[in-house]
Amino acid sequence: MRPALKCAPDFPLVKKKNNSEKRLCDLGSADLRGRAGRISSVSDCPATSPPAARMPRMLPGRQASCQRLLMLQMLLQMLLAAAPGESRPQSADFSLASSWLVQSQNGSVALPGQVPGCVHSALFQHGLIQDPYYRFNDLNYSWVSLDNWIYSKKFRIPFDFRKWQKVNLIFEGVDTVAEILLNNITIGKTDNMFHRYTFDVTEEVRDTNTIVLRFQSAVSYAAQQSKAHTGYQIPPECPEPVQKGFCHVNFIRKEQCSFSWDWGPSFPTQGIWKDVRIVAYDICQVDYLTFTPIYGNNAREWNLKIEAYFDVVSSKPFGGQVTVSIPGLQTHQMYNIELHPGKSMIPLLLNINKSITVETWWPNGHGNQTGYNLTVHFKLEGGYHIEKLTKVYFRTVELIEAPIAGSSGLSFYFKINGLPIFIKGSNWIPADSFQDRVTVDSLRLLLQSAVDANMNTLRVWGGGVYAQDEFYEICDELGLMIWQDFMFACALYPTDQAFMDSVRAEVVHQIRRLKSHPSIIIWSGNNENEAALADNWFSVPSSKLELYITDYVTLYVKNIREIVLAEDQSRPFVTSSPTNGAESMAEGGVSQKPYDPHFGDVHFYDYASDCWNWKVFPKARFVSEYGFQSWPSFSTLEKVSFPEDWSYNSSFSLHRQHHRDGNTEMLEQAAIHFKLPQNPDPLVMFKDTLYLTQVMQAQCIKTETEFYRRSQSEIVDGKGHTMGALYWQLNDIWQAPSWASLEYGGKWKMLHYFAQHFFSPLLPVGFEDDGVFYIYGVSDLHMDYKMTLTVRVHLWSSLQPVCSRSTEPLVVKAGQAAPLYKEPVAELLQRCGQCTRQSCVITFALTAGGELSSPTNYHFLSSLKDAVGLEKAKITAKIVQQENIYRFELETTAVAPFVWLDVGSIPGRFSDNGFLLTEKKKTILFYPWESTSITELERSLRLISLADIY
Ligand code: BMA
Repeated sequence: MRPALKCAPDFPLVKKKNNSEKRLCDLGSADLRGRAGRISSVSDCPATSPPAARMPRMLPGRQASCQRLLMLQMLLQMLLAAAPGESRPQSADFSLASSWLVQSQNGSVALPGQVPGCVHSALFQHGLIQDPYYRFNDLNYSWVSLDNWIYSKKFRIPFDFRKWQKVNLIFEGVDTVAEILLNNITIGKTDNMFHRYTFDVTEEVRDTNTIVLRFQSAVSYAAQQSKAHTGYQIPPECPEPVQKGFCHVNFIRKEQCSFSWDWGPSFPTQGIWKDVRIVAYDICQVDYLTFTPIYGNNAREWNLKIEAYFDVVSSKPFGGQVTVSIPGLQTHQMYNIELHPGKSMIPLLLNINKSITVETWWPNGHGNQTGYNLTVHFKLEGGYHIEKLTKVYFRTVELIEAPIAGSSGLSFYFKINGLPIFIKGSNWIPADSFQDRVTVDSLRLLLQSAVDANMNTLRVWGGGVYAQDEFYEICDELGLMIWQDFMFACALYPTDQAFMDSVRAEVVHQIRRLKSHPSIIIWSGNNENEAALADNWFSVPSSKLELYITDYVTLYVKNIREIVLAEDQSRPFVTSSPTNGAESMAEGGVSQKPYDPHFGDVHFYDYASDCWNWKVFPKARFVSEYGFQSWPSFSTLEKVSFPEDWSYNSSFSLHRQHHRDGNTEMLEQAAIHFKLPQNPDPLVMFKDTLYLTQVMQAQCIKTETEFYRRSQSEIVDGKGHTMGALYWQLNDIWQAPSWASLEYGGKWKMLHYFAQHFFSPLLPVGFEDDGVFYIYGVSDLHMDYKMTLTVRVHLWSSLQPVCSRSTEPLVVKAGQAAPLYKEPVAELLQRCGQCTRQSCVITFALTAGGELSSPTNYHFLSSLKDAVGLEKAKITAKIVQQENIYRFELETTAVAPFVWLDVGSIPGRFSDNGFLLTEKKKTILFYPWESTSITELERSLRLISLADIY
């Protein structure tokens, strides 16, 4: 066996603070820096002072919680000094999150690499590779994923580990297949990036240690596993060629889209992607602590179920007391407990003081996200103390699957705190191929953008990763509900013993890690695998179908579902998305028709039909995916390309498109209603085409979403009662054409600005049926409002409306969608004297006295390629600074559709964009995400509207 680590002269030199140099393999404990993890116990706080220097990377909230914890610790130590022998620290730990040595298998490449991190990031940070996202680098760097890398580190333990009964080495996340050696002894193996691995290293640990992780390429491991599965194949073997990816990803418990997807590159990373810690303890340690609110309808009281999962190392049972307090609810309770050797779970039920009103947690748009600080204090025999601090939230969630009058099948909608809520939002994919680049700040930016577009829900899609703790913490805080898939997507999966054991461990871990978050409202077994079977996507011979169905049922029904039911009774579970829910279960787990609009959720994609025609959309109970592609903006593409690439048919443009015929499809859909760009300047032509794809996408998804929202309260031809619309997809993994509304880096596409309107809590929706123009009032509000509906008609050629009509006050009903207005188009055109379908456009809005009003919506009476009177508007912008915000005062010479303000790479977003401008003047705000200036904004501003591209 090769020596695990020797300090040979070719090891990289690392500069230390005092400017002395050390070889990387020689770094000792003084070089080990703790990393800010989740602050739930005193031991999570680094132990040197002063605080500012101690926690340079912590957020203010975290610093505060650490300071509170450290004060508590000091208090505890003072008590200890006062009564020696009565209280003892029960554990000690330190993190190995710092610089490691990363080497290729044959040692030809060796460099320092951060943990958490991956090989690609290390190589990039040290200049050994270019930006992996640049041009065709995903192909150029496939060698990185094909090598077998070695991570190693020499470290000292900064406390006397011999004083503790047990020493564990805990990996929060290893990516993915590795053999782990401590001091030359193999202590374990990993093969699942979603599992937390804990190794007992009490026997192997020394004062000075060498840890080595020998990785196997995920690509070769997956191929090997597939080959070893000799009985029958598990399709799909490989992704479509257009995705330029690797094969057999379904054989490895790793981010499924890391082998490529129809919107993403293939970067099967290797590395340690989460924290690594040495944890030493006496008698016991808390592995998980979970909190589940339970509302007793009869007694009308809240209880909090607390589950403490212990690893008990004491050889004898021992007792203790637990005190739980929620000061904000004047609730304190003490319990006597007894712990037994081995793994055990202590359940506690905390009755919330009935004389205090509990403020519930509400989704965005429906109320506050109140949470309460809670402390749990374990006082154990022998004077040991464990204290945990957290925030708890109170809310209930129900998935209602019940008969509906006038419609066969079952409803499928969510009630939060007893209130039916229309689910509106999008689907979340991994924010980067390299998870170490996903920072808390970048998460916050994306999630805040979801909230700013009036979303209340995101679906964490099953082809990515279970998101990091901070993701769910931010969702709790912002009121974003989460539909949480388990990580299986668009494939069939093996069910041999080793695979199933690994999945079971993963599922238990993830549920215990995540179940205390109020944001998560449902668990779902997988993405589209029931549909893949029912519709035989992979053309498996019918003689084998039963075999695959049995595998499916084993994995999702008999295992994952069973585990969820045992671990978390507080939220619903569906086996797949899409699924028929209860009906799929009644049919044995796999329904004949998982896309049945009378049951469960559906996914719907149709790129060829005219997306302005709402009749093509399914009037389903819940639509958890639907979408159209578009290109990101030029400023985003520019960062990863060069001039040769800047045309729609360049090899770069083809390379970045991973969805077969996607580029053509976008233009064909756009051509249904728009003239395609014609500018003779190739660069302008390219930019105009990018713009038009965004116009097409925004308008398509607007029409589709408005159809789903207006279908919430009606049954037509036995279909309807639609209670959810989650479009595909929120964010991007890299700079490429995709279904996303947010570009890589967070810039808003036109669709995201449209979402702000089509998800508005109060929305008038216009559409035509059989020559009659209708307006529905859609409301997510909790009260009925008397409102006036104003309908205006504009000539494309004039900034003065040709006619305007306001209704008598109408009642817009709380939580409903109902018709408010109806007029045959022929009559409307006649009423507005000079109009034809081609020369006029309708706008409409709801207003009530005071502040309440809806966005102004519009309805096109013809394709815009046939519009008569549309002029090339000259739009000027005067930019004025107003504290941290910039006002763009616009003035136009003509009516202009799809007005687009673009300030290139200046990070930030506008208050509105892509709008129909019918007034001479309009003010738009720009909210910068980093400091900028008027000069910078003026220099970067590009302002166009539809007629400019002709
Ligand atoms: C659905 C998703 C993804 C995919 C998207 C667009 O199938 O679940 O797998 O990226 O459609 O094709």
